[in-house]
Amino acid sequence: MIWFKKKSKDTDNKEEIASDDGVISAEDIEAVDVEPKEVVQDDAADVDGGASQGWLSRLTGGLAKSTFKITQGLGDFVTKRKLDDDALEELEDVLIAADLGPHTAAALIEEFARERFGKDVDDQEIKEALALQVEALLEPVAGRLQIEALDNGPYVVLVCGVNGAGKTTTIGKIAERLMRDEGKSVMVAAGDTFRAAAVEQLRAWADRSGAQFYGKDTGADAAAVAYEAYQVAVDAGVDVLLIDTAGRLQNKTNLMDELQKIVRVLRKSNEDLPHQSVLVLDATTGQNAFSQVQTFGEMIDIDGLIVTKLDGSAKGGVLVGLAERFEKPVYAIGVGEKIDDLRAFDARDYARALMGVSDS
Ligand SMILES: Nc1nc2c(ncn2[C@@H]2O[C@H](COP(=O)(O)OP(=O)(O)O)[C@@H](O)[C@H]2O)c(=O)[nH]1
Ligand SMILES: [Mg+2]
Repeated sequence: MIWFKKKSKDTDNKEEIASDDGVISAEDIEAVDVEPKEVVQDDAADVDGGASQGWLSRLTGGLAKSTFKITQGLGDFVTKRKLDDDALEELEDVLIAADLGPHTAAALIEEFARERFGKDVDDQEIKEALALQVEALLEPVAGRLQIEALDNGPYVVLVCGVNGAGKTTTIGKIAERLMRDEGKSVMVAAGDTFRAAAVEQLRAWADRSGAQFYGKDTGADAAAVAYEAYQVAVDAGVDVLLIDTAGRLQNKTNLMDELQKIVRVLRKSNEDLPHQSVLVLDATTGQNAFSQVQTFGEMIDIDGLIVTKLDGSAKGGVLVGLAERFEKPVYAIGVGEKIDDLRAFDARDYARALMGVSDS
């Protein structure tokens, strides 16, 4: 599967955040927290399934704030220092501050101590060793949203998550990728019937990506929209149906009822539906993402995660904690607002970018 793996003409964010003297200071890092960058839209001819330097520098730039917390925290280890209990405690604090979560931080430190306790270590060694450990942790969850070709109807993906997580945007990005890179026909269904403008927002993404659209007015029954969209998609011979949903977590009972009803009603047509339920999480919510996985997991079976807003988030470590705690596959990551800003999740690239280890 080739989507997300493509050359990008993005500018190198690393350079954009470096100050004149080449040293990245806290002020520079704060300055990164601006509107997402305009990116040059590539055309299909650039898809090569291989080189990913552009996106990697974008990820590195995006994770710069998270990385900075770690590299700054390792300041005391710039000169070699004996790895004793005090040093381990400091390291653990650094990882917690970088949003890996206390449990994951403790597990990583324990493993690190097993190898190096009593030895002299410096910051570079620590970063490289931890990057390897983080990579090993992330590797099992580095998944892909695999769309199967079915002969009895579309492959159905239900997309859920709290308001503002990036569901609608992500659906637009997925639709575009599936059509452009895999030649699939896609329909999107406006199951967020709660928020005014939500239906129009999805329609706009459908127009942008060229996907077919099914929706009703605000206030319509979301389960009915999903049910009817499936029927229309079957009749139209569409390959993939992506269903958007509402995310009003302030009313958990209603949301749970609504999501469960969507699933129940879809299964009247075909008991395998939905083929995938994807939870979209906003990385900038940090540790709150844990309770979102928990809460949505209590409502419906979540098959995989998509983590958005990793461009410029200071909370990139949260993905490591999620991997350790829930072991759910991460199907993709969002690194911007544009149609092209959804990427495959690569464990090694992510771990090294987060820990500030550069390839050279
Ligand atoms: N910077 C950035 N913004 C994103 C990303 N994904 C979504 N957004 C923005 O987040 C906001 C909410 O997205 P939306 O798709 O409407 O969320 P929904 O309520 O879950 O459907 C919008 O302004 C999007 O442009 C991302 O990966 N990076
Ligand atoms: Mg939405």
